[in-house]
Amino acid sequence: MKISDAKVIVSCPGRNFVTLKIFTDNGIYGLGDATLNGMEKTVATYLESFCIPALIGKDPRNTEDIWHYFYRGSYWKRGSVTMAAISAIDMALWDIKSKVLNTPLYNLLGGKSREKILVYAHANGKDLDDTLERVGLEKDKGFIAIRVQSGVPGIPDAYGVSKDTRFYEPAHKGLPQEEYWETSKYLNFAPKLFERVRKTFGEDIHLLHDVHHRCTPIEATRLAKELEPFHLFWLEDPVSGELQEGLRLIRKQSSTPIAIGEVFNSVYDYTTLVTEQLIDYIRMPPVHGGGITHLKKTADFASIYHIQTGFHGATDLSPVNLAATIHLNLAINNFGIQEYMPHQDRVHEVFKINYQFKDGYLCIDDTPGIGIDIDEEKASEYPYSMASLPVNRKTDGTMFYW
Ligand code: CS2
Ligand code: MG
Repeated sequence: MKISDAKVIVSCPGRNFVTLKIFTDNGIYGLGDATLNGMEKTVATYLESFCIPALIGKDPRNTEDIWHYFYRGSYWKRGSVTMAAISAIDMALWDIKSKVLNTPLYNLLGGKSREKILVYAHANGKDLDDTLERVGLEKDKGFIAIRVQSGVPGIPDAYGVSKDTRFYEPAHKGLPQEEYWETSKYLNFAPKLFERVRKTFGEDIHLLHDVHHRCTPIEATRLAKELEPFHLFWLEDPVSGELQEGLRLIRKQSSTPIAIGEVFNSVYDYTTLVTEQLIDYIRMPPVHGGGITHLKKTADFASIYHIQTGFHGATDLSPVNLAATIHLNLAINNFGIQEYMPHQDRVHEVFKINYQFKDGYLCIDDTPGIGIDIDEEKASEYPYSMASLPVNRKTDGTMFYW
């Protein structure tokens, strides 16, 4: 069996998605997600200019060797762009392999450890009252875990909180929008927000919160300690992912669980965090973390240290990634929770999905492979449209961290 061809499909049904389609000489094809928010064309170019020509003629069932050909075999390793391309290749090859064996992907990853996976929704409000209303709306839809983000009094833009639409999209058309941020105002507000959410909705709902790397270690420690009474499921990205040692300070002083790693792309980003048990959940998704091959190894590595998974699943990752993530989540023992926001309806005109949300959980059917298909004609009706994630400045103008 040989890879006969491959192509990259870039489509924008509301937002840009990059999909790799790998064809084989026996007529079976596989799909992989290569979407990297704001850098879609860059990944597509790497795939088209190097990866696809290098793939042709290889046996698609050799997922391990092909992964190492593109990773270990390359002089220039890691990086978000390269790893998104490798991830898409790997996902598509696992799709092919499980289609060849006529079985859903989870069966090749250890079979089912559970029948359904716990997911968390997003409640993003302009201010405290709006946020409370949105938590209520998500709860009414059946979610039992909700991530709570709110506009902060005195800060003009809160990341990911839209002023005019109800769907979630942190990227804006064109070049990056400049947003302004004041950590002291946020630190004063966040505990008040969670106090109100707990008072209104009680203890029976899991609450999550994302700091988006905006704190220094000492600020994050204050936040983690002050949020303790509200028993968060997790506090995400409290400090920059680059500053791993910073997690030691938070860990020593607070019992608030920590999730980190949506911007990571290799197990080597995790070695300090995992071996020192500085975090509780890993966030790197298949689309950015080397596909199924590498993420399974990373999850198994975390499992040895009693660390669970909570993979990134924002709507800027395509349904192909979400479905692949569900298969992995079903199979591994140390599954924790999965991020889930439904895509806009237009996305489902392009991608035909096989997963379903019910009563706080996601299930997937038994279609062989990953189970997602793409309507290429529909995809071509939504051409690429440039969009970028914002940049942040402190209110005095200083360029600020992500
Ligand atoms: C967020 C995302 O889902 C999350 O936890 O941090 O909104 C993330 O910022 C975007 O997916 C970036 O593209
Ligand atoms: Mg996040």
